[in-house]
Amino acid sequence: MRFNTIRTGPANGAWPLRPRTPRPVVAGPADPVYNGRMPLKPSAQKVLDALRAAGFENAVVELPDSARTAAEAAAAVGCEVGQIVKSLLFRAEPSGRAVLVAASGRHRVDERAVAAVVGERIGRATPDFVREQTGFAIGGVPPVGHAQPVIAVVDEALLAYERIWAAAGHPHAVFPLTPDELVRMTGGTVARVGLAAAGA
Ligand code: 5CA
Repeated sequence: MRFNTIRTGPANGAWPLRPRTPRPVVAGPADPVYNGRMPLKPSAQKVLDALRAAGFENAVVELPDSARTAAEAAAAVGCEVGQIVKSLLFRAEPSGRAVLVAASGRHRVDERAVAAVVGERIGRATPDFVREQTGFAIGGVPPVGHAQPVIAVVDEALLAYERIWAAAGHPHAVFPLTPDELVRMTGGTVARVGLAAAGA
């Protein structure tokens, strides 16, 4: 892993102190080294706050490299692309409800399978709809902490991994979690909604 800055908590008096030698450590729950050292970007802090408010202790990690796409995120944290959670927004029709599909990075979403779970037709969200419903911009949409309640569907392929990584509000911010935590924090329905992505 190539983290040169790991920021896992709110600003405190210690800022801008940072570990002198970046260590290849994935900050975990209540990590004694990295928690509280550096201020997170506001959008990542919003995700950290949402996690804490929901009772989750996951760390939020800010990466030096962009993790705007699943491939970039996998390269940045040093995991398989399938371990990256893509948080994709759809719009159910005719209700207009927002549907979040938490898909494995190795999959594209089978929209018919999602429609069957939701019980309505679904269409891809526009960037404006994504921003309005989640409060985040494409590339950093997290699976939690949204502006509006969303219906969630979790790609069952994610359950095969011990640890997965999701976006944390910003293209440079991610957080590690278990599949079980993803299901609990989204209240999502686990379903087979993935099709092999081109090249995956
Ligand atoms: N930070 C990374 C890894 S966690 C991330 O957010 N990946 S993602 O897959 O969840 O978000 C990028 C996704 O946004 C793309 O896969 C694509 O499905 C969607 N997207 C990109 N551009 C648009 C667009 N113009 N309109 C709607 N959706 C888009």
